[in-house]
Amino acid sequence: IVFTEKQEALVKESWEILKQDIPKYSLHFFSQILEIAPAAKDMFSFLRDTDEVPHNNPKLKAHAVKVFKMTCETAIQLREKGTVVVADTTLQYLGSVHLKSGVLDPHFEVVKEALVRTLKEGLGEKYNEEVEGAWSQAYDHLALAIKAEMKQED
Ligand code: HEM
Ligand code: ISQ
Repeated sequence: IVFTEKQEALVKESWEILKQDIPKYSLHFFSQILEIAPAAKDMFSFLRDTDEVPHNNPKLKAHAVKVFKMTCETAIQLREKGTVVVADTTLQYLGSVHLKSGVLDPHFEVVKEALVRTLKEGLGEKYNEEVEGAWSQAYDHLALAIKAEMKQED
């Protein structure tokens, strides 16, 4: 499967739009995860002592932004090299964080769906299946790399 220049551009352009309102979209992203999989709440340390999703939580925002940025980087790498080369140490670190948090393979589909819903919300009429396809493809590659790290560790 090839990742085209057009797909890379779509991913970059849509991130440029979403990043104009980080507080809004990081919250939306996270809320979607919990709407799809309410039980996931207990895995997140920044939620353990609260009943609702905290607005303007710095950790939540920072992590949500990283998911978007890393998916963008993956898109760029896929276009340039045809493979995922997010720094090895980053992947190892994320592998161990997710393993320790109790994340399982099916959760990755939940986060993908939440990401897609957030794009839909943020892009409005600029959203289409091509955009969704480009993000999904990049996300799947990144998720596969993290899952592989999680399996190496246990
Ligand atoms: C933490 C990215 C998938 C749950 C994090 C962090 C990043 C990240 C950057 C912060 C690490 C740190 O600095 O401490 C990603 C990416 C994913 C992904 C890029 C997919 C491509 C998932 C999935 C779940 C999940 C599928 C399960 C619903 C968590 C949890 C933490 C975490 C529970 C720890 C948060 C905390 O307690 O501080 N993730 N993640 N992640 N992620 Fe993910
Ligand atoms: C961590 N991992 C995946 C998705 C996330 C979304 C919001 C906050 C933290 C996250």
